Amino acid sequence: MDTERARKLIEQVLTKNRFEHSLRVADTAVTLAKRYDAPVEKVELAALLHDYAKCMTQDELRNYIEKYDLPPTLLAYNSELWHGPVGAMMMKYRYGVKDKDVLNAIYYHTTGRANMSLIEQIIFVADFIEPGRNHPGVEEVRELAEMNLVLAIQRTLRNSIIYLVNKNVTLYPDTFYAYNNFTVKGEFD
Ligand code: DGI
Ligand code: FE
Ligand code: FE
Repeated sequence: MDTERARKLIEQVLTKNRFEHSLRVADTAVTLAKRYDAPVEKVELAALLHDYAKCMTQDELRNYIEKYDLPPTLLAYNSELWHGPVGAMMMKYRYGVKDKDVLNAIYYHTTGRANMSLIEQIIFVADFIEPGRNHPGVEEVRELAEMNLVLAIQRTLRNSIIYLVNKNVTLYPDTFYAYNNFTVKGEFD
């Protein structure tokens, strides 16, 4: 899988808005990759593919969770959390993507997790700050992302947790682990 093929692939399965979001995430992620010395090609590929499964129906996603032996506990949480893990499995088993960082970046892009690799971190933040986003706190995270990736991730997680708690929805445990991990990391910066 190369970036050219990835672009064509997502154009086929995503809505126009979601396709354009993915292109903006890719641009944002490439800028961050250059800033933080990450492998640009891998980052661009992960960014293009991160929402590959976003436009599947809940039934389709549920079937893939079973087919690919993904954690059944996912099904007990909001269906918004399913497209990352399913997208990663599709890339691994149907499209032959082998790179662990690329697969993990797709898998964990919605929830984050403790000890994210540099590529995972870049995709996680780029998804939150791409220029089409205008949620509360995004401007601060855009500025932080230019200077300190760990702090940018901590703020992204903090903002997301506050937003979700205010909506009275459940929070996936990986998000808490990520928050604790990046909050401790940030204390030493
Ligand atoms: O796919 P995107 O819209 O680009 O962004 P995303 O994959 O980061 O997030 C999709 C949605 O998932 C977003 O509206 C917030 C929601 N979400 C993220 N973490 C949690 C969550 N929803 C619940 N209920 N619980 C979570 O832990
Ligand atoms: Fe997503
Ligand atoms: Fe996204």
